[in-house]
Amino acid sequence: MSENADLLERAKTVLDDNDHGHYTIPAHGLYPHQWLWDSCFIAIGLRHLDVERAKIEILSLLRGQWTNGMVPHMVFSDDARFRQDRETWRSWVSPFSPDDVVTSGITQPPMLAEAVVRIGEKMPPAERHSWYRQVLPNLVAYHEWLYAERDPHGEGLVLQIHPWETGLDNTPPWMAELHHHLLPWWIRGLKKLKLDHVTGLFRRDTRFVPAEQRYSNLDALALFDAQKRLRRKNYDINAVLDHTLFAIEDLAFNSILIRANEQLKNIAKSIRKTLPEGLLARMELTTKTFEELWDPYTSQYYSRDFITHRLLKEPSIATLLPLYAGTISQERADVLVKMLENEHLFGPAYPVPSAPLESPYFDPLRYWQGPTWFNTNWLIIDGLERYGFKDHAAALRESTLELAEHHGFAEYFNPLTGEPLGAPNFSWTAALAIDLSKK
Ligand code: 2M8
Repeated sequence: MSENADLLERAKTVLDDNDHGHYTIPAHGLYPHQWLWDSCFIAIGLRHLDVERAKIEILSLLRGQWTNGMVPHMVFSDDARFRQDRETWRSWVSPFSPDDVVTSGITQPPMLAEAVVRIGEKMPPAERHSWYRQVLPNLVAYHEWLYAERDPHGEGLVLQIHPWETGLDNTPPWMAELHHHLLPWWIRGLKKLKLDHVTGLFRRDTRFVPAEQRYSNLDALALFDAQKRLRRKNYDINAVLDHTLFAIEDLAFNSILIRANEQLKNIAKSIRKTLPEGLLARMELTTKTFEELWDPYTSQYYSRDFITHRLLKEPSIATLLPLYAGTISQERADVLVKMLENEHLFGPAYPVPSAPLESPYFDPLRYWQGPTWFNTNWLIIDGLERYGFKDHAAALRESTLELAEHHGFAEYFNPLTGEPLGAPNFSWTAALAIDLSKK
């Protein structure tokens, strides 16, 4: 068997082992439910093996869509063992949540339109059109919800109310905000008294993954506290925004939204449907306002505070994602590619690290503060290709695949050594290894 065929076979085994009937769990043990952007990346890989299963992955995610249009970041397994997880979120407190499944009450980066198009690419035209017709209403409702609820001032960018919505849970800009401005008094107290280890006893994640590869106890506590505050407001955005802890227009999320808007337009166009005027206008404004995230002093994009519009000047993997958005100028794309090449920033032996090497937050082991992830590499490769950086894209594709060949389908990898980290046999790593090896 050739090396490539062997890799594909092993990746397929991971996806089969994580198959939960109509969706794929990210990994056994740590992640027994369905997650939004995981399912999208998984479907992008599955389409090469089984188009039908890829479609079902997306449709099963849409079972969780709320009547207001939100696609939640998690759809829970109904297994009796996970009652506590469902209780934590209690989506039933919102009048908009679906009746037959329990979900979370927040969303995740809108990768859906991209996944729908990628699956469509694998179908003959008639089948593709009927697939697009089937999901277009859900996608339109989702994007309309994003604008209605998350861009309440009609300024163009959508805001996120919890770090989990970015998918980059403990990413430096959000954690910097948390520690400088947002830590609740009682967590501040625990921090001062160095009592945070006590909370570690209640964590489920560190039973599966070494503690130094996950977020700190204090960060975990703060994220769960923030989640509980949302639940107490019944996930009602007006009530949430009245006293919100987090309200950030996240760079990664908005980069992905811009691309999703493009893909949604492509879907509509190919079945000769017109998108609502209002939605098209909001999409256009997003592309325009996105440029306000550029900081001329440090020559890069940042997330910003929703209320004050203050840029959160802490670089992270999001710094490179405007490449994926695809609407920034070639000149600015060139600047980002220079950062990607720089070995003190985003260019270590096993790129792309989730925080630049010279960041005070950089830790090669800790989750979204340093390790290399397959999904963000996939987004960057896609952007590099569209901006004409074919060699950079090919090199990154190769180094990413090498990680899987030598170290398996880990959740994330040490960017300095390639060491596998986090959950083993992780679905999106396997799925995207398949997709990356198909070009
Ligand atoms: C991680 O997030 C979850 C919470 O949603 C967690 O920390 O338990 C993130 O890596 C996120 O991007 C991912 O979708 C999720 C499942 O793989 O895990």
